[in-house]
Amino acid sequence: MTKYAYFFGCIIPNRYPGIEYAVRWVCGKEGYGLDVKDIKEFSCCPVPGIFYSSDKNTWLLLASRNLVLGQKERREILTVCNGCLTSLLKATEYLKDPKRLGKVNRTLAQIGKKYTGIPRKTEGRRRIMEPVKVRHYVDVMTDDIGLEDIQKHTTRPLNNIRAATHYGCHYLRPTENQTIDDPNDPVKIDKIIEACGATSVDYDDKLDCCGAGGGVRSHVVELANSLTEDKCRNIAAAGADCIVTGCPFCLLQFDNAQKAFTKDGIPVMHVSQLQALAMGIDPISLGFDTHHVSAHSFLRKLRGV
Ligand code: 9S8
Ligand code: 9S8
Ligand code: COM
Repeated sequence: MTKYAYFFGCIIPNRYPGIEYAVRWVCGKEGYGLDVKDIKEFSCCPVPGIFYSSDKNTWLLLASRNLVLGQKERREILTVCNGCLTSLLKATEYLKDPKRLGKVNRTLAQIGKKYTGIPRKTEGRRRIMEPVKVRHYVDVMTDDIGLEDIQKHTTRPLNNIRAATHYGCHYLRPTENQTIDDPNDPVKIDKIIEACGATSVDYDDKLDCCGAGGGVRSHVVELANSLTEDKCRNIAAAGADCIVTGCPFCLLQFDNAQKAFTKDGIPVMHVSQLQALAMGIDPISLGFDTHHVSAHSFLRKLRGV
């Protein structure tokens, strides 16, 4: 059985603890019983839009330190955020270059660490090293657990719920060489939504950015919010009860930005929260009261009142 290490990043533990609870619940004994371990020393991935774009050496060094921690445990790193996926996956590609690897390892040596990758198989006397595997929660759900099992675990089908999927840029194009879904026609989150019994609604410009990524939210918040407003208009036109994403940063943007242009807003949740609901969790555990946009209308509809 595959062994994983939770990588929650910064936004989930600090801003949306309900997502952390949902992920632990779905992956844990109430759900799929995966072998997942916490690695306390993990730091910020670091966030690609800021570090990768402005200081590649620092970005690669910090990402490599995280990869070494996964390497030591011989575990796949289970990210729950698009940005964390991109950052760590891209770092494994950069480390294939011996020059960059050498430079990183000279600095890591100062804290007694070395990135080598994980030995997978042997060819004669030669050990073949493979990069540390970096996964996205959504990909683990569809490809390791499988939609059939997700359907089997759906004890409380969300039959009357219409959900709008937001994939997010770093889900669609994590690196130049690797993707986890079809970047032009992604399906995995929609399929999870359907396996939970809900309807995934289509809407215009579904694959557009939420507006926040790449430092836009921190630098030109009005621009970020206007992009979010465009998306929300299309999502509302499709008659969705909620927005579902696999990225806590996109979630933060949808949840926060809606205050700027609407009174009520469309509730937004992480795909793990939707799954937990379909698996019968008490919604009170999901921390919706910490979200800016109230989930009341959604939860009332779910209860059929
Ligand atoms: S860690 Fe620090 S800021 Fe963040 S959540 Fe996702 S990207 Fe990685
Ligand atoms: S935040 Fe998450 S993945 Fe990104 S860059 Fe464009 S979309 Fe929202
Ligand atoms: C988005 C991360 S998930 S970043 O802002 O592009 O780094």
